[in-house]
Amino acid sequence: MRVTTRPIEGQKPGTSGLRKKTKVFMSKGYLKNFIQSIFDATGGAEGKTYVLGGDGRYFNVEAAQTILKMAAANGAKRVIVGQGALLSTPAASHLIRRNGADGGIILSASHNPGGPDADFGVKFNGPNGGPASEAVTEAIFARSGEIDAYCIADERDIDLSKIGMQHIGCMEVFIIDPVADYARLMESLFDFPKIRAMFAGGFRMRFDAMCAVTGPYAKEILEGRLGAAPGTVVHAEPLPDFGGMHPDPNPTWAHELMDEMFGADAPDFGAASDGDGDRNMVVGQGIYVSPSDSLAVLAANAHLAPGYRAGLKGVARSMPTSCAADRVAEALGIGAYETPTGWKFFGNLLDAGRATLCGEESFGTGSDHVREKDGLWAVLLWLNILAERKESVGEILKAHWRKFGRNYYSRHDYEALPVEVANEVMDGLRARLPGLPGTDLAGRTISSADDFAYADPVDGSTSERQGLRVVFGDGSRIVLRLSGTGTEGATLRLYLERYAAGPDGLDQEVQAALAPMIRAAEELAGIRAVTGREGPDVVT
Ligand code: VG1
Ligand code: CO
Repeated sequence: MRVTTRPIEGQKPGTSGLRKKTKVFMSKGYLKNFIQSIFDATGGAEGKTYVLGGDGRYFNVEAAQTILKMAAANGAKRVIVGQGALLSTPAASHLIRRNGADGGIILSASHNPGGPDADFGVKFNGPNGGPASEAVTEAIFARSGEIDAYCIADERDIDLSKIGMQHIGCMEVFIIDPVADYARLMESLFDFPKIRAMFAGGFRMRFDAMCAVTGPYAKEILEGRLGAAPGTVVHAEPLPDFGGMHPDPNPTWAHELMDEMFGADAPDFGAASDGDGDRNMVVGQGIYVSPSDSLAVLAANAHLAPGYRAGLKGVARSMPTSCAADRVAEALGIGAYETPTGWKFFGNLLDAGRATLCGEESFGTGSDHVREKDGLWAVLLWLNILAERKESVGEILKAHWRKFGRNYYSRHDYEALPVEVANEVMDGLRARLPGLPGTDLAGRTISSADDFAYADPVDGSTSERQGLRVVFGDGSRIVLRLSGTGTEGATLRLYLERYAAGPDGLDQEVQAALAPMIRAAEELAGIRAVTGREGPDVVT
């Protein structure tokens, strides 16, 4: 059935897919226009195979039913769907690759809260399993601005609870266990017997799934296959509103886990994941591992896991992520890459075999096993390393700093600002950039200052205005950019970094160690002065 429609404004995907208030997605034609724009902008759905699933948030199932009917009416051959329309983002990426699918649609607003009054999102991934490139994303947006009709089959809903094959017209709908293939992939990368032996020896862990999609994955892998004690995984059932939790695995939102890891009788290891399972936070007994440090430690130790025994080809990080991983890459004699924020920029490096590990300061780490960041993968790599080294998280982290020095790092978020105010801060600093190199601030000399532009070394595409950065002679950095995942006003992210070579000064409190950079950032950008805010809303 062909239904006439009119373009809807603002269907512009951000850092990771299109995110809007759930009610916006539920409004007439909104989802359908966007899905049809995806099909239209990627050469049509005729004869194609797609993977479909989401993080279980409110409207997940209804959206999946709509997309299935649209895929059928657009002539798709087959859609592989996670049972209950559930699939974590990394599991979806794996399924696209494993089945040679033409793409995938992931229903998630990731770490944004879910529910009728919260957020919903749609991501489109390409045949390599990764987020659509900027060019494809632009084409989808352009199409959404001229669309005049969408196609949808006038059929009954599919029974999404039933594993196996069903049909909508002649399109096959193949419902699969969302966990099985992913669990097998993890088993192929890590030394499960060794990790199992560690758990059998009394190693204790807490995994907080935050009522989001990783619950079933973590239960099956950690408690089922690795023998972690029952109850290791908490908040394990994916709920439409994430049980009121904000499934963003950072010390602020995963505070229950933090309290436990810093309390008496803390387990040996703690971890949390986000709405769609691609992020991870890692915590040791009484010690928090910053995501930038986690990437560096994983890069330095990955060879201890069977899947990475041959060594790494290179390490890539997003620009705002601390430079800790670069030091490891240098020591290993492998390539180090710096990309704009967002996983789509790692795709070419992974496909071309230039990078094996990638990471972002926003609790994202991953490797070339899929084309998305992968929360549980990072947790399992940590477990594999812990099982091999037989040291605590704290011991491993401190030894790492002694060897490589420590990149003190923090991100300060100023959320839900009026858009004009956030732009005023950005424009103010951008205007000052050319005059900064050579000047002194915070007892250091500024060595460079620019608006980060990226030239992809594989396909030569360029991406400009990816964040303002001020770099000091001693490697300290201040970075400022606007978030591209929010659904309300604008969020300013201020990233602060200071390098300490050691051996002294490796054990300072992070905010205290960064105090000179925090002051310098205020002098440069005047965030507090311009916004009138007294401080950041979230500090990670
Ligand atoms: C944020 C993070 C970025 C991450 C993106 C998607 O984007 O900073 O590093 O790739 O979220 O992650 P932004 O534009 O708000 O800073 V997820 O877990 O939402 O798919
Ligand atoms: Co996510």
